[in-house]
Amino acid sequence: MRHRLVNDSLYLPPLMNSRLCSCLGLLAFGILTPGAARAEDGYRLWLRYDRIADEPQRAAYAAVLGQVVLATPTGTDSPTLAAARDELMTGLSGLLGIKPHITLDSSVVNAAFAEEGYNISLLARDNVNTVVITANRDIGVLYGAFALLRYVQTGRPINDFAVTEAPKIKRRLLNHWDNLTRTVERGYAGFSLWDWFALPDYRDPRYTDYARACASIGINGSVLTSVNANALVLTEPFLVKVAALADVFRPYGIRVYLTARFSAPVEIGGLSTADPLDPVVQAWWKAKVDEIYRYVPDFGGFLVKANSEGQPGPQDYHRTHADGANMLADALAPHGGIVMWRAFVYDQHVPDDRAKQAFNEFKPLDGMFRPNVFVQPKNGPLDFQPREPFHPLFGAMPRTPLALEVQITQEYLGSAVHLAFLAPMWKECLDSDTFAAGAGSTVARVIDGSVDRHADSAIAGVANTGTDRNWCGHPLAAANWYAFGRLAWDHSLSSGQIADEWTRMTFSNDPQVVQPITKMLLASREAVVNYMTPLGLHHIMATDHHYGPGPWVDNLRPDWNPVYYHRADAIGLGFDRSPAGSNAAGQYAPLVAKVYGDLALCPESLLLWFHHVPWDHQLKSGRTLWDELCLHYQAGVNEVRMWVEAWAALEGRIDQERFAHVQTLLRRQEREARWWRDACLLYFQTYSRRPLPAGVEPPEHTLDYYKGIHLRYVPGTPSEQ
Ligand code: BDP
Repeated sequence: MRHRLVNDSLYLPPLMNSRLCSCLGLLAFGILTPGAARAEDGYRLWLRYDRIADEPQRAAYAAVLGQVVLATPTGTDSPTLAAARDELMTGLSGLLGIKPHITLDSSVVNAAFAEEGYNISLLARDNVNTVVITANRDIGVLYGAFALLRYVQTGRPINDFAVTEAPKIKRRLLNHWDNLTRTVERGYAGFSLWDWFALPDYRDPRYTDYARACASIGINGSVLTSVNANALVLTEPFLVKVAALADVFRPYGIRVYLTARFSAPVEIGGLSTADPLDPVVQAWWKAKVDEIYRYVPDFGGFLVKANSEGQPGPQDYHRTHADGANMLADALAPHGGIVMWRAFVYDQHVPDDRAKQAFNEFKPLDGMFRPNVFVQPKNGPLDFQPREPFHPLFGAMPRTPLALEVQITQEYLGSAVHLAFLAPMWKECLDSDTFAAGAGSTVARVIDGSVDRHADSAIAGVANTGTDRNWCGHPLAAANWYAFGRLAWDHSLSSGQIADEWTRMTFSNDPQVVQPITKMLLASREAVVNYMTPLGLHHIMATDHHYGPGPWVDNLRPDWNPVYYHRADAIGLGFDRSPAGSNAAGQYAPLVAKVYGDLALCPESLLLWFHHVPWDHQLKSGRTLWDELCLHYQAGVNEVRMWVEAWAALEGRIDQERFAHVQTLLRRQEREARWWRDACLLYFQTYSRRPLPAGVEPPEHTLDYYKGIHLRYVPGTPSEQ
């Protein structure tokens, strides 16, 4: 129920309607907050609480936010409510220059909310404007507190505060690919945040800031260790350290999970086998899990990479993935823990198309997993490419809850050097219709459990965090951490809304800043696709580090070679996955299979993923494949060039430190976009034997020059760690 405020005129007008207001605000910027344009190192992420420069706006907020009530059914205090109070105190005093009066109450709780949901409303209590954050659990109050701050930070009109929200997906996890040595696989922002040697004694305050950042976007789980797991994390000396991290994270609603190395019973348990059907092995895991829960009573469970890329697994003992997952699930079930069993499996000795193998392996196992097992496919059937179709397992395993795994860290999208805002990529997957249970069975609805009525649901993002002062390396890469959390909470949010929020919170509400940055963010993923892998090309990156082009590479195991994926020849380009080829298209529901499998119907963005297309084949534009390919590469370069110019116009409008850092990176991105374009086109031209069309710049160097580039010590490369 909405209550009238004491003075309804205190509702702020929509700020977007008031250009004048914004301009005045801008003028006031330098006067009111002389420090606003001072250097910033990005440490505060989107949780910057600098004083609102627009004085009328600040005053209007201050008039209604002086009194805050945090309401849960019991009204009892807790570390989580203390965290909410602290955040509101810091946030509102920073933004508004007031010291809000914050109280706990149970008398105003009058509605049943979902587990982690909240309601924020404004009412007049004893004639005083009061904002009430109500929730069933204290964590809902904390989420509500962050939401309230977000509304103020982004200048949202105050009548928007009457909101009720609840997450659509229950488990919203970061997967850290962090090693116990503190190197991070595919990590581009320094070392692991977890200082294992200093733990458990020293609890770096940064752990709390990590937890705050996660909670502010609704992330409620953290897998601390890499999928290429080290069994030592399951030993007592490390469990003590894990427990210390769990203690820091707990008030912020974040549960800790670990990766379980399947061969741990042999490696750290002294057994001679890890066979999941062996009762001694089962007993070992049960005892190990009991031990973990003694250290971490709310431990979330295990993430497992098994029989994939050399990792041990149940197939080593001629058992199935279900046998392996169920054994761990049985050990975890009494404690309420879960298993996230990755579907990223493929084998060079299996003759079938790599893109088909996970489906072939897991689909027959549907219905054979314990209720506390999730099968976790990546968004696409291959491996975090700049563009892939959605994974065919989504919709194909109705009896198994599926967790979606996306990669926040940019392994195949220019690491922390290139700007690539990934919300549009994840939305593309989430919004894809699997047609599994009729139209509208989107991937989002498969994973939130609504298509197949699963009570539990999960989404995971491979983190891009590290010890760099700004957390994610590229000053704009934190947008991806933010976007992942926001989409995990509500997959119906648009990329535009997320980009807008993040930009306002991270930089400024000045439209002259918001507009160019959001424009750049929203165009960036497609630009990267264009200069790296347009029209459905994939996996043509250089060996190991995957940074830079390597379409010519043919000396690795067959299913790692770029030539395996692009199949360029004198006739054309692309992998034939139609019914005439590997028929990977046939793994989708019939309607989808028909579209993907038919050259005439297949979306051009995925053309070369599903078809081997003749160089002279005419595309929708009327141009040939070859000409279109060249123009896509050029379009990618052109786009990045525009950002370099757009960014230059921001000088003086944002702090010099982040301005200069991004400027340097964008210039490098433009140079490397040209590198990608020239290397790929020169190489493909050896097959197409056609000239570059008008509008495409001639390459700067020869193909041999590009082939001769060998980068060393690219961060995050497993073979060099
Ligand atoms: C690939 C990475 C590799 C990971 C693997 C995985 O190159 O470092 O171990 O995925 O997801 O993308 O297991």
